[in-house]
Amino acid sequence: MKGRMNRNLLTCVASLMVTFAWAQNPIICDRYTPDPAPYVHGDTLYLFVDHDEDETINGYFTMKDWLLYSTVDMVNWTYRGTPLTSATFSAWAKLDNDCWASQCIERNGKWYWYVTATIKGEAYPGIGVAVANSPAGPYKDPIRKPLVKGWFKIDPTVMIDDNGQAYLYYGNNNLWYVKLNKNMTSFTGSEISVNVKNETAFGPHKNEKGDPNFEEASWIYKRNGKYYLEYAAGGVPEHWAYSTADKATGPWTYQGKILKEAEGSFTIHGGSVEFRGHHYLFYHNGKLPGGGGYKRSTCIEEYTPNEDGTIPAIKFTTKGVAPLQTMNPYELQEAETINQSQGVRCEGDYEGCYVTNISAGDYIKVRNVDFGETGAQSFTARVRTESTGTLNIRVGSKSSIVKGKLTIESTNGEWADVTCELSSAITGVRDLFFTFQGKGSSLFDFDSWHFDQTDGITELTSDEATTPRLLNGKYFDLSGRSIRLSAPSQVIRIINGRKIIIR
Ligand code: FUB
Repeated sequence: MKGRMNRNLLTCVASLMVTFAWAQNPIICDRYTPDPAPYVHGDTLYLFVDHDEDETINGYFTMKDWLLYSTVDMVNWTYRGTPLTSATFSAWAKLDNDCWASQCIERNGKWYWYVTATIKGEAYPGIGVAVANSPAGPYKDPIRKPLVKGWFKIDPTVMIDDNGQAYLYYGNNNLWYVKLNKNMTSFTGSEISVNVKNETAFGPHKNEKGDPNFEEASWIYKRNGKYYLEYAAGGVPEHWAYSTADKATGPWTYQGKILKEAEGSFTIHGGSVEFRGHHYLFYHNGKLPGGGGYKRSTCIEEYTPNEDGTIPAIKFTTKGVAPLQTMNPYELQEAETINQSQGVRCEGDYEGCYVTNISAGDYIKVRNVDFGETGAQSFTARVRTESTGTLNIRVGSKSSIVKGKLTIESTNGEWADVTCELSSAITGVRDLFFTFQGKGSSLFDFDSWHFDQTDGITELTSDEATTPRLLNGKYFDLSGRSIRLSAPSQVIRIINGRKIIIR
Protein backbone atom coordinates (compact mmCIF):
# COMPACT_ATOMS: atom_id res chain seq x y z
CA MET A 1 0.00 0.00 0.00
CA LYS A 2 1.24 3.48 -0.79
CA GLY A 3 2.68 5.03 2.40
CA ARG A 4 0.68 7.84 3.96
CA MET A 5 3.77 10.00 4.38
CA ASN A 6 4.74 9.57 0.77
CA ARG A 7 1.22 10.49 -0.29
CA ASN A 8 1.50 13.72 1.71
CA LEU A 9 4.64 14.57 -0.19
CA LEU A 10 2.89 13.72 -3.44
CA THR A 11 -0.03 16.01 -2.63
CA CYS A 12 2.35 18.85 -1.86
CA VAL A 13 4.24 18.24 -5.09
CA ALA A 14 1.02 18.25 -7.09
CA SER A 15 -0.18 21.51 -5.56
CA LEU A 16 3.08 23.28 -6.30
CA MET A 17 3.62 21.73 -9.70
CA VAL A 18 3.27 24.98 -11.59
CA THR A 19 6.27 26.51 -9.88
CA PHE A 20 8.21 23.32 -9.20
CA ALA A 21 8.04 21.47 -12.52
CA TRP A 22 11.01 23.24 -14.09
CA ALA A 23 13.22 23.36 -11.03
CA GLN A 24 16.37 21.29 -10.60
CA ASN A 25 17.00 22.29 -6.97
CA PRO A 26 16.35 20.43 -4.69
CA ILE A 27 17.82 17.46 -6.54
CA ILE A 28 16.08 14.51 -4.85
CA CYS A 29 12.27 14.43 -4.88
CA ASP A 30 11.17 11.29 -3.00
CA ARG A 31 12.92 11.86 0.33
CA TYR A 32 14.22 14.78 2.37
CA THR A 33 18.03 14.73 2.07
CA PRO A 34 19.81 17.14 4.48
CA ASP A 35 23.51 17.57 5.31
CA PRO A 36 24.94 16.61 1.88
CA ALA A 37 28.47 15.18 1.84
CA PRO A 38 29.64 14.73 -1.78
CA TYR A 39 32.65 12.55 -2.60
CA VAL A 40 34.30 12.10 -6.00
CA HIS A 41 35.69 8.67 -6.85
CA GLY A 42 36.80 8.05 -10.44
CA ASP A 43 34.07 9.11 -12.85
CA THR A 44 31.34 8.97 -10.20
CA LEU A 45 30.22 11.54 -7.68
CA TYR A 46 28.77 9.89 -4.57
CA LEU A 47 26.39 11.84 -2.40
CA PHE A 48 26.20 10.71 1.23
CA VAL A 49 23.25 12.39 2.94
CA ASP A 50 21.23 12.32 6.11
CA HIS A 51 17.52 11.73 5.99
CA ASP A 52 14.80 13.86 7.55
CA GLU A 53 11.73 11.68 8.02
CA ASP A 54 8.49 12.70 6.28
CA GLU A 55 6.82 13.00 9.71
CA THR A 56 8.71 14.74 12.50
CA ILE A 57 8.37 13.77 16.16
CA ASN A 58 7.77 16.70 18.53
CA GLY A 59 8.50 19.10 15.68
CA TYR A 60 12.25 18.44 15.88
CA PHE A 61 14.91 16.65 13.82
CA THR A 62 13.67 13.12 13.20
CA MET A 63 16.47 11.20 11.52
CA LYS A 64 16.78 7.41 11.54
CA ASP A 65 19.25 6.55 8.80
CA TRP A 66 21.77 7.76 6.22
CA LEU A 67 21.32 7.49 2.43
CA LEU A 68 23.56 7.19 -0.61
CA TYR A 69 23.08 8.53 -4.15
CA SER A 70 25.47 8.74 -7.10
CA THR A 71 25.69 10.50 -10.44
CA VAL A 72 27.93 10.61 -13.49
CA ASP A 73 26.23 13.59 -15.15
CA MET A 74 25.18 15.83 -12.19
CA VAL A 75 21.51 15.86 -13.22
CA ASN A 76 20.32 12.23 -13.02
CA TRP A 77 20.82 10.78 -9.52
CA THR A 78 20.84 7.06 -8.71
CA TYR A 79 19.50 5.96 -5.34
CA ARG A 80 22.07 3.48 -3.91
CA GLY A 81 20.16 2.46 -0.81
CA THR A 82 20.15 3.29 2.87
CA PRO A 83 23.48 1.75 3.88
CA LEU A 84 23.53 2.97 7.49
CA THR A 85 20.88 3.18 10.18
CA SER A 86 21.20 3.83 13.89
CA ALA A 87 21.22 0.01 14.22
CA THR A 88 24.64 -0.08 12.51
CA PHE A 89 25.96 1.58 15.67
CA SER A 90 23.76 -0.42 18.07
CA ALA A 91 26.76 -1.09 20.37
CA TRP A 92 26.64 2.52 21.55
CA ALA A 93 24.12 4.72 19.71
CA LYS A 94 20.56 5.56 20.64
CA LEU A 95 18.29 3.70 18.21
CA ASP A 96 15.78 5.12 15.77
CA ASN A 97 16.74 8.79 15.86
CA ASP A 98 19.54 11.38 15.93
CA CYS A 99 21.31 10.11 12.79
CA TRP A 100 22.93 13.50 12.19
CA ALA A 101 25.54 14.84 9.81
CA SER A 102 28.17 12.58 8.30
CA GLN A 103 30.97 12.33 5.73
CA CYS A 104 32.47 9.33 3.93
CA ILE A 105 35.93 8.88 2.43
CA GLU A 106 37.76 6.04 0.64
CA ARG A 107 41.24 4.85 1.61
CA ASN A 108 43.02 1.83 0.10
CA GLY A 109 39.76 0.34 -1.18
CA LYS A 110 37.87 0.72 2.09
CA TRP A 111 35.11 3.25 2.69
CA TYR A 112 35.00 5.06 6.06
CA TRP A 113 31.71 6.73 6.88
CA TYR A 114 31.92 9.08 9.91
CA VAL A 115 28.57 9.90 11.50
CA THR A 116 27.02 11.82 14.37
CA ALA A 117 24.71 9.90 16.70
CA THR A 118 23.49 10.29 20.28
CA ILE A 119 25.10 8.03 22.87
CA LYS A 120 22.72 5.46 24.35
CA GLY A 121 21.45 6.57 27.76
CA GLU A 122 23.05 10.01 27.41
CA ALA A 123 21.87 13.32 25.99
CA TYR A 124 25.14 14.13 24.23
CA PRO A 125 26.47 12.89 20.91
CA GLY A 126 29.44 10.93 19.69
CA ILE A 127 31.11 10.48 16.33
CA GLY A 128 31.28 6.91 15.07
CA VAL A 129 32.79 5.32 11.98
CA ALA A 130 31.42 2.50 9.84
CA VAL A 131 33.61 0.65 7.32
CA ALA A 132 32.78 -1.15 4.07
CA ASN A 133 34.44 -2.50 0.95
CA SER A 134 32.20 -0.48 -1.34
CA PRO A 135 30.39 2.87 -0.98
CA ALA A 136 26.98 1.19 -0.83
CA GLY A 137 28.06 -1.21 1.90
CA PRO A 138 27.42 -3.44 3.68
CA TYR A 139 28.95 -1.37 6.52
CA LYS A 140 30.11 -2.52 9.96
CA ASP A 141 31.06 -0.57 13.08
CA PRO A 142 34.52 -2.08 13.72
CA ILE A 143 35.30 -0.31 17.00
CA ARG A 144 31.80 -0.63 18.52
CA LYS A 145 32.17 2.72 20.33
CA PRO A 146 32.33 6.38 19.35
CA LEU A 147 35.71 7.67 18.17
CA VAL A 148 35.07 10.87 20.17
CA LYS A 149 32.13 11.91 22.31
CA GLY A 150 30.81 14.81 24.35
CA TRP A 151 28.64 17.89 24.17
CA PHE A 152 28.73 19.71 20.80
CA LYS A 153 30.83 16.95 19.16
CA ILE A 154 28.85 16.67 15.94
CA ASP A 155 29.30 17.11 12.19
CA PRO A 156 32.50 15.24 11.31
CA THR A 157 34.53 16.27 8.26
CA VAL A 158 37.53 14.27 7.09
CA MET A 159 40.44 14.69 4.69
CA ILE A 160 43.62 12.78 3.87
CA ASP A 161 46.58 15.06 3.23
CA ASP A 162 49.12 14.42 0.46
CA ASN A 163 51.56 12.92 3.01
CA GLY A 164 48.93 10.37 4.08
CA GLN A 165 47.99 12.06 7.37
CA ALA A 166 44.21 12.07 7.82
CA TYR A 167 42.38 14.71 9.86
CA LEU A 168 38.94 14.58 11.42
CA TYR A 169 37.40 17.96 12.36
CA TYR A 170 34.05 18.32 14.18
CA GLY A 171 32.02 20.54 16.48
CA ASN A 172 29.12 22.92 17.01
CA ASN A 173 29.98 26.40 18.33
CA ASN A 174 33.33 24.78 19.08
CA LEU A 175 35.80 23.13 16.74
CA TRP A 176 38.11 20.22 17.46
CA TYR A 177 40.31 17.97 15.37
CA VAL A 178 42.18 14.70 15.77
CA LYS A 179 44.92 13.17 13.62
CA LEU A 180 43.55 9.85 12.46
CA ASN A 181 45.81 6.81 12.27
CA LYS A 182 46.23 5.02 8.94
CA ASN A 183 43.47 2.56 9.94
CA MET A 184 41.08 5.57 9.97
CA THR A 185 39.27 4.16 13.01
CA SER A 186 41.57 5.46 15.78
CA PHE A 187 43.68 8.53 16.41
CA THR A 188 47.02 9.40 17.94
CA GLY A 189 47.43 12.06 20.62
CA SER A 190 44.60 14.02 22.15
CA GLU A 191 41.95 16.04 20.42
CA ILE A 192 42.92 19.65 19.74
CA SER A 193 40.47 22.45 20.41
CA VAL A 194 40.48 25.29 17.87
CA ASN A 195 39.61 28.76 19.19
CA VAL A 196 36.53 29.65 17.14
CA LYS A 197 36.19 32.95 19.00
CA ASN A 198 39.29 34.22 17.18
CA GLU A 199 37.75 36.77 14.79
CA THR A 200 40.76 36.74 12.43
CA ALA A 201 40.27 33.02 12.00
CA PHE A 202 36.46 32.73 11.85
CA GLY A 203 35.01 36.19 11.33
CA PRO A 204 33.30 38.79 13.48
CA HIS A 205 31.42 37.57 16.53
CA LYS A 206 27.76 37.08 15.86
CA ASN A 207 26.64 39.23 18.80
CA GLU A 208 27.85 41.60 21.50
CA LYS A 209 28.20 38.72 23.97
CA GLY A 210 31.12 37.54 21.83
CA ASP A 211 29.54 34.33 20.56
CA PRO A 212 31.55 32.97 17.63
CA ASN A 213 30.59 33.39 14.01
CA PHE A 214 31.47 29.71 13.49
CA GLU A 215 28.38 27.58 14.06
CA GLU A 216 28.82 23.97 12.83
CA ALA A 217 29.03 21.74 9.74
CA SER A 218 32.75 22.17 9.03
CA TRP A 219 33.91 20.88 5.62
CA ILE A 220 37.67 20.57 5.04
CA TYR A 221 39.52 20.10 1.74
CA LYS A 222 42.73 21.07 -0.02
CA ARG A 223 42.99 22.86 -3.36
CA ASN A 224 46.19 23.97 -5.06
CA GLY A 225 48.20 23.57 -1.86
CA LYS A 226 45.79 25.64 0.27
CA TYR A 227 43.49 24.24 2.97
CA TYR A 228 39.85 25.33 2.98
CA LEU A 229 37.44 25.04 5.86
CA GLU A 230 33.86 25.84 4.90
CA TYR A 231 31.21 25.97 7.63
CA ALA A 232 27.78 27.15 8.72
CA ALA A 233 28.14 30.56 10.38
CA GLY A 234 26.32 33.47 11.98
CA GLY A 235 24.04 31.51 14.33
CA VAL A 236 20.59 30.50 13.18
CA PRO A 237 19.50 31.09 10.53
CA GLU A 238 22.91 30.01 9.28
CA HIS A 239 24.78 31.21 6.24
CA TRP A 240 27.77 29.46 4.62
CA ALA A 241 31.29 30.91 5.09
CA TYR A 242 34.90 29.82 4.89
CA SER A 243 38.44 30.24 6.18
CA THR A 244 41.75 29.16 4.67
CA ALA A 245 45.12 28.02 6.01
CA ASP A 246 48.54 26.89 4.82
CA LYS A 247 48.38 23.76 6.97
CA ALA A 248 45.55 21.34 7.77
CA THR A 249 45.90 22.31 11.41
CA GLY A 250 45.67 26.07 10.80
CA PRO A 251 46.05 28.82 11.78
CA TRP A 252 42.89 29.72 9.87
CA THR A 253 42.12 33.05 8.24
CA TYR A 254 38.50 34.10 7.75
CA GLN A 255 37.65 34.74 4.09
CA GLY A 256 33.97 35.65 4.14
CA LYS A 257 30.47 34.51 3.23
CA ILE A 258 29.79 32.14 0.35
CA LEU A 259 26.02 31.62 0.59
CA LYS A 260 23.29 33.60 2.29
CA GLU A 261 20.86 31.96 4.72
CA ALA A 262 19.19 28.91 3.16
CA GLU A 263 15.65 29.32 1.94
CA GLY A 264 13.10 27.67 4.23
CA SER A 265 15.73 26.19 6.58
CA PHE A 266 17.55 27.62 9.58
CA THR A 267 20.51 25.29 8.89
CA ILE A 268 22.50 25.14 5.65
CA HIS A 269 25.04 22.28 6.03
CA GLY A 270 27.03 21.75 2.81
CA GLY A 271 30.31 21.02 1.15
CA SER A 272 32.34 21.79 -1.98
CA VAL A 273 33.87 19.34 -4.43
CA GLU A 274 35.58 19.43 -7.80
CA PHE A 275 34.20 16.94 -10.32
CA ARG A 276 35.41 16.59 -13.90
CA GLY A 277 36.85 20.10 -13.90
CA HIS A 278 33.74 21.75 -12.43
CA HIS A 279 33.39 23.19 -8.92
CA TYR A 280 30.16 22.45 -7.10
CA LEU A 281 28.82 23.65 -3.77
CA PHE A 282 26.27 21.35 -2.15
CA TYR A 283 23.98 22.66 0.60
CA HIS A 284 20.45 22.08 1.81
CA ASN A 285 17.28 24.17 1.97
CA GLY A 286 13.66 23.62 2.95
CA LYS A 287 12.18 24.16 -0.49
CA LEU A 288 11.04 20.68 -1.46
CA PRO A 289 7.23 20.70 -1.26
CA GLY A 290 6.24 19.97 2.34
CA GLY A 291 9.78 20.87 3.43
CA GLY A 292 11.10 23.19 6.13
CA GLY A 293 13.66 23.48 8.92
CA TYR A 294 13.31 19.82 9.87
CA LYS A 295 12.61 18.57 6.34
CA ARG A 296 15.59 19.72 4.33
CA SER A 297 16.79 18.78 0.86
CA THR A 298 20.07 18.83 -1.04
CA CYS A 299 20.69 21.51 -3.67
CA ILE A 300 23.75 22.22 -5.82
CA GLU A 301 25.27 25.33 -7.38
CA GLU A 302 28.24 25.45 -9.74
CA TYR A 303 30.86 28.18 -9.27
CA THR A 304 34.24 29.24 -10.58
CA PRO A 305 36.89 29.96 -7.95
CA ASN A 306 38.60 33.32 -8.36
CA GLU A 307 42.12 33.32 -9.80
CA ASP A 308 43.64 33.81 -6.35
CA GLY A 309 41.78 30.72 -5.09
CA THR A 310 39.14 32.64 -3.13
CA ILE A 311 35.53 31.54 -3.42
CA PRO A 312 33.04 34.02 -4.89
CA ALA A 313 29.66 34.74 -3.31
CA ILE A 314 27.32 32.16 -4.82
CA LYS A 315 23.64 32.78 -5.60
CA PHE A 316 20.87 30.28 -4.93
CA THR A 317 19.16 29.02 -8.08
CA THR A 318 16.19 26.80 -8.70
CA LYS A 319 17.59 25.68 -12.04
CA GLY A 320 20.64 24.06 -10.40
CA VAL A 321 23.51 22.75 -12.50
CA ALA A 322 23.92 21.76 -16.16
CA PRO A 323 24.38 18.15 -17.31
CA LEU A 324 27.98 17.03 -17.86
CA GLN A 325 27.05 14.40 -20.43
CA THR A 326 24.14 12.69 -22.12
CA MET A 327 22.65 9.35 -21.12
CA ASN A 328 22.75 6.37 -23.50
CA PRO A 329 19.24 4.85 -23.68
CA TYR A 330 20.50 1.77 -25.52
CA GLU A 331 22.44 0.66 -22.45
CA LEU A 332 20.63 -0.79 -19.44
CA GLN A 333 19.65 2.08 -17.14
CA GLU A 334 18.47 1.76 -13.57
CA ALA A 335 14.89 2.90 -12.97
CA GLU A 336 16.12 4.58 -9.78
CA THR A 337 18.35 6.92 -11.84
CA ILE A 338 16.09 9.94 -11.77
CA ASN A 339 16.15 13.64 -12.52
CA GLN A 340 12.72 14.39 -11.08
CA SER A 341 9.86 12.29 -9.84
CA GLN A 342 6.45 12.52 -8.32
CA GLY A 343 4.83 10.01 -6.01
CA VAL A 344 7.22 7.10 -6.54
CA ARG A 345 9.76 5.89 -3.96
CA CYS A 346 13.19 4.29 -4.42
CA GLU A 347 13.99 1.27 -2.24
CA GLY A 348 16.61 -1.51 -2.00
CA ASP A 349 20.20 -1.89 -0.87
CA TYR A 350 23.71 -2.72 -2.11
CA GLU A 351 22.32 -5.86 -3.75
CA GLY A 352 19.99 -3.83 -5.96
CA CYS A 353 17.63 -0.88 -5.86
CA TYR A 354 14.36 -0.26 -7.69
CA VAL A 355 11.41 2.12 -7.91
CA THR A 356 8.24 1.20 -6.04
CA ASN A 357 4.99 2.80 -4.79
CA ILE A 358 3.98 3.59 -8.37
CA SER A 359 0.41 4.87 -8.78
CA ALA A 360 -1.61 6.44 -11.57
CA GLY A 361 -0.55 10.07 -12.03
CA ASP A 362 3.01 9.52 -10.78
CA TYR A 363 5.93 10.19 -13.07
CA ILE A 364 9.70 9.85 -13.45
CA LYS A 365 11.80 12.27 -15.50
CA VAL A 366 15.23 11.32 -16.87
CA ARG A 367 17.17 14.23 -18.29
CA ASN A 368 19.34 14.64 -21.39
CA VAL A 369 18.93 11.23 -23.03
CA ASP A 370 20.64 10.91 -26.44
CA PHE A 371 18.54 8.76 -28.80
CA GLY A 372 20.77 9.54 -31.80
CA GLU A 373 19.76 10.19 -35.39
CA THR A 374 18.30 6.77 -36.20
CA GLY A 375 16.31 6.80 -33.02
CA ALA A 376 14.62 4.28 -30.76
CA GLN A 377 11.93 1.91 -32.02
CA SER A 378 11.13 -0.16 -28.96
CA PHE A 379 11.36 -0.04 -25.18
CA THR A 380 11.94 -2.75 -22.58
CA ALA A 381 11.43 -2.43 -18.84
CA ARG A 382 12.23 -4.90 -16.07
CA VAL A 383 9.23 -4.93 -13.78
CA ARG A 384 7.46 -7.10 -11.23
CA THR A 385 3.88 -7.12 -10.08
CA GLU A 386 0.98 -9.27 -9.00
CA SER A 387 -1.32 -6.60 -10.41
CA THR A 388 -1.50 -4.76 -13.74
CA GLY A 389 -0.52 -1.29 -14.89
CA THR A 390 0.66 0.82 -17.79
CA LEU A 391 3.93 2.68 -18.28
CA ASN A 392 3.66 5.46 -20.85
CA ILE A 393 6.76 6.76 -22.59
CA ARG A 394 6.82 10.47 -23.42
CA VAL A 395 9.52 12.96 -24.33
CA GLY A 396 9.84 16.70 -23.67
CA SER A 397 7.13 16.90 -21.03
CA LYS A 398 5.03 14.62 -18.89
CA SER A 399 1.90 15.63 -20.78
CA SER A 400 3.28 15.27 -24.32
CA ILE A 401 1.85 12.60 -26.63
CA VAL A 402 2.45 9.00 -25.63
CA LYS A 403 5.23 7.53 -27.80
CA GLY A 404 4.95 4.05 -26.34
CA LYS A 405 2.56 2.23 -24.05
CA LEU A 406 3.92 -0.67 -22.04
CA THR A 407 1.10 -2.84 -20.79
CA ILE A 408 2.22 -4.75 -17.72
CA GLU A 409 0.34 -7.83 -16.58
CA SER A 410 1.00 -9.94 -13.52
CA THR A 411 4.51 -11.43 -13.43
CA ASN A 412 3.56 -13.41 -10.33
CA GLY A 413 5.78 -11.10 -8.34
CA GLU A 414 8.94 -12.17 -10.25
CA TRP A 415 11.16 -9.72 -12.15
CA ALA A 416 10.31 -9.89 -15.86
CA ASP A 417 11.26 -7.93 -18.98
CA VAL A 418 8.38 -6.48 -20.96
CA THR A 419 8.76 -4.84 -24.37
CA CYS A 420 6.63 -2.49 -26.45
CA GLU A 421 7.04 -0.81 -29.82
CA LEU A 422 7.04 2.97 -30.08
CA SER A 423 4.47 4.71 -32.28
CA SER A 424 7.30 6.57 -34.02
CA ALA A 425 11.05 6.72 -33.50
CA ILE A 426 12.40 8.94 -30.73
CA THR A 427 15.47 10.81 -31.99
CA GLY A 428 17.90 13.43 -30.71
CA VAL A 429 18.71 14.50 -27.16
CA ARG A 430 15.48 14.50 -25.19
CA ASP A 431 14.18 14.58 -21.65
CA LEU A 432 12.36 11.31 -21.08
CA PHE A 433 9.21 10.93 -19.01
CA PHE A 434 7.68 7.72 -17.69
CA THR A 435 4.08 8.30 -16.65
CA PHE A 436 1.90 5.66 -15.06
CA GLN A 437 -1.69 4.50 -15.34
CA GLY A 438 -3.69 1.82 -13.57
CA LYS A 439 -5.91 1.06 -10.65
CA GLY A 440 -4.64 0.71 -7.11
CA SER A 441 -1.92 2.23 -5.04
CA SER A 442 1.05 0.10 -6.08
CA LEU A 443 0.92 -0.89 -9.74
CA PHE A 444 4.32 -2.52 -10.17
CA ASP A 445 7.97 -2.28 -9.15
CA PHE A 446 10.36 -0.92 -11.79
CA ASP A 447 13.98 -2.10 -11.83
CA SER A 448 15.59 -1.02 -15.12
CA TRP A 449 14.93 -0.04 -18.73
CA HIS A 450 16.50 0.32 -22.15
CA PHE A 451 15.48 1.24 -25.67
CA ASP A 452 16.32 -0.62 -28.88
CA GLN A 453 16.84 0.72 -32.37
CA THR A 454 14.85 -2.21 -33.76
CA ASP A 455 11.25 -3.08 -33.01
CA GLY A 456 12.38 -5.73 -30.49
CA ILE A 457 10.06 -8.32 -32.02
CA THR A 458 11.19 -11.78 -33.06
CA GLU A 459 8.90 -13.60 -35.43
CA LEU A 460 8.66 -17.38 -35.11
CA THR A 461 6.87 -20.01 -37.15
CA SER A 462 4.09 -21.78 -35.31
CA ASP A 463 6.37 -24.87 -35.23
CA GLU A 464 9.06 -22.89 -33.46
CA ALA A 465 6.45 -21.43 -31.20
CA THR A 466 5.53 -24.85 -29.94
CA THR A 467 8.98 -25.24 -28.39
CA PRO A 468 8.10 -23.83 -24.96
CA ARG A 469 7.92 -26.55 -22.33
CA LEU A 470 5.26 -26.60 -19.64
CA LEU A 471 6.57 -27.43 -16.17
CA ASN A 472 4.69 -27.03 -12.89
CA GLY A 473 2.26 -24.65 -14.57
CA LYS A 474 5.03 -22.40 -16.02
CA TYR A 475 6.38 -22.25 -19.56
CA PHE A 476 10.13 -22.35 -20.29
CA ASP A 477 11.96 -21.66 -23.56
CA LEU A 478 14.64 -23.99 -24.92
CA SER A 479 17.39 -22.35 -22.89
CA GLY A 480 15.41 -22.84 -19.72
CA ARG A 481 14.23 -19.24 -19.30
CA SER A 482 10.78 -18.71 -17.94
CA ILE A 483 8.33 -17.39 -20.54
CA ARG A 484 4.71 -16.39 -20.42
CA LEU A 485 2.05 -17.17 -23.02
CA SER A 486 -0.33 -14.25 -22.85
CA ALA A 487 -2.48 -15.18 -25.85
CA PRO A 488 -1.23 -18.60 -26.86
CA SER A 489 -2.54 -18.62 -30.42
CA GLN A 490 -1.03 -15.22 -31.29
CA VAL A 491 1.64 -13.79 -29.03
CA ILE A 492 4.31 -15.11 -26.74
CA ARG A 493 5.98 -12.67 -24.40
CA ILE A 494 9.39 -13.89 -23.37
CA ILE A 495 10.18 -12.82 -19.87
CA ASN A 496 13.82 -12.01 -20.62
CA GLY A 497 12.90 -9.26 -23.00
CA ARG A 498 11.89 -10.42 -26.46
CA LYS A 499 8.35 -10.20 -27.67
CA ILE A 500 7.58 -13.05 -30.04
CA ILE A 501 4.81 -12.97 -32.59
CA ILE A 502 3.70 -16.30 -34.01
CA ARG A 503 3.11 -16.29 -37.77
O1 FUB B 1 20.94 17.48 10.57
C1 FUB B 1 21.10 17.67 11.94
C2 FUB B 1 22.01 18.85 12.19
O2 FUB B 1 21.48 20.02 11.58
C3 FUB B 1 23.38 18.72 11.57
O3 FUB B 1 24.22 17.87 12.29
C4 FUB B 1 23.78 20.14 11.53
O4 FUB B 1 24.90 20.41 10.75
C5 FUB B 1 22.53 20.79 11.02
O5 FUB B 1 22.45 20.71 9.63
